[in-house]
Amino acid sequence: MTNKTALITGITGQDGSYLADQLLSKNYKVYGLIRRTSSFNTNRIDHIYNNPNLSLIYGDATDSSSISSIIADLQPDYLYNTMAQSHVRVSFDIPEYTCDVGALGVLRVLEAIRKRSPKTRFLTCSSSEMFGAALPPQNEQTRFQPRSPYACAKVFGYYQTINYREAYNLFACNSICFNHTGIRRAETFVSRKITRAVGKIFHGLQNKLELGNLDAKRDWGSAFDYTKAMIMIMESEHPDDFVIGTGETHSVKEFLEKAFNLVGLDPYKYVKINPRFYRPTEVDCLLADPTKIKTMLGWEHKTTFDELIKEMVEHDLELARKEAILINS
Ligand code: NAP
Ligand code: G4F
Repeated sequence: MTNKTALITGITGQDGSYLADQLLSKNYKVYGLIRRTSSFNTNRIDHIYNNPNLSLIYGDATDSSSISSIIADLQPDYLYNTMAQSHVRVSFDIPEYTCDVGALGVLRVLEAIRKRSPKTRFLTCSSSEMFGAALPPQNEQTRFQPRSPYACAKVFGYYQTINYREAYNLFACNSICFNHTGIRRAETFVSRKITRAVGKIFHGLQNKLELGNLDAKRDWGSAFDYTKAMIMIMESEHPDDFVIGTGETHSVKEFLEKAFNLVGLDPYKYVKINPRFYRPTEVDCLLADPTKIKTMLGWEHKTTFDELIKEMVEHDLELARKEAILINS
C-alpha cells in the first residue's frame, strides 16, 4: 500500500530521476515538478512515465505562484528540492537566472511550506561548490569560500534552509553533495563529456575532445549512491545538514586517462585544450570528509572511482555503437 507522498522538483534531472526510481520502489506516491520546454525533457524518467504512482505537474522555480499552489494542493510528506541551473561555468554567463532558480527558488519553496504545508519535510541540494577555495578536506564545519555565482546561490539556499528550520521549526535539511555522476549525467559536465567522447571516438563518430582545466580535483561519486543518502537524511529522526562524498579526490586528468585507457586509446591524441572551458575563478580541489553521515546515519558510498568510470564508459560505448549503426544504415 502507498502511504507516503513525495514531491520532487527537478525530477527530469540526474538526481531527481534517481530519487523518483528509489521512492517509487519504496512504494511512495511521487509527484514531479517539471518545467515547460520546447523540446522533450523527460528522457531520464521515460521508463517510469506510465507508473500509476507517478504524476507530473508543470511549475517553475522562478514562478512563486505555481510553487505555492502545488505545495498547498499536494501537502506532500516530503519535498526533495533538486531544481537548479546546475552548471558552474554557465553560471558566470547567466548569474541572475542562476540565482533566481538556485537561491530564490529555495526560498520560494520554503515560504510555501511554511505558509501552506508546514508538516512537509524538506531537503535541498546544496553543493560542495560552496567550499570553493577552502583547503581540503571539507566537512560541515568548513567555512564557505564560494567561487562562482552558482556557489553563491547555493550558500544563500543553504542558510535560508537552516534559518527556516530554526525560526519556524520546519523539518528542513541540506545535503551538501560533492560531484556525483553516472550514466544519466548531462553531457556538458566533464565526467560524462569524457566518457561520451570515449564511446564516440572508439566508434569513429568523433575525432577530438576539447577540454579546459585538467588539473582541477574533484571527489567524484555515484549519483545513485548519493540520492540514497538524501532519502536517509529525510527519513531520519531529526533534520540536519550532511556532507555527502567519498573521501577521495582525483584530477580531471586522472579521470580522462582512466576512461581512455579502458578502451586502449591514448587521450592525448585527441584532447585539445580550449580556454573557452576555463572559469574566471576555478575551484582547485574538493575532497569530502563524510564522517558525520557515516557515523550518524550509517551511509557510505558503494561505487568506487574506477567502477564509476567503467560503468559510464561501458554504457557510452554501447550508446555510440547504436548511434554508429543508425548513422551508417
Ligand atoms: P541537473 O541534472 O542539471 O538537473 C536539474 C533539474 O532542475 C532538471 O530537472 C531541470 O529541468 C530543473 N530545472 C532547471 N531550471 C528550472 C526551473 N527554472 N524551474 C524548475 N526546474 C528547473 O542537476 P543534478 O545533477 O541532478 O543536480 C541536482 C541538484 O543537486 C541541483 O540543485 C544541483 O545544483 C545540485 N548538486 C548537484 C551535484 C552533482 O554533482 N550532480 C553536486 C552538488 C549539488 P530540465 O530537465 O528541464 O532542465
Ligand atoms: O564537470 P564539471 O562542470 O563539474 P563541477 O564544476 O565540479 O560542478 C558539478 O559538481 C558540483 C558539486 O561539486 C555541483 F554543485 C554542480 O552542480 C555540478 O554538478 O567540472 C569539473 C571540473 C572543473 O574544475 C572544470 O573546470 O572539470 C573542469 N573541466 C575541464 N574541462 C571542465 C571541462 N568542466 C566542464 N564542464 N567542461 C569541460 O570541458
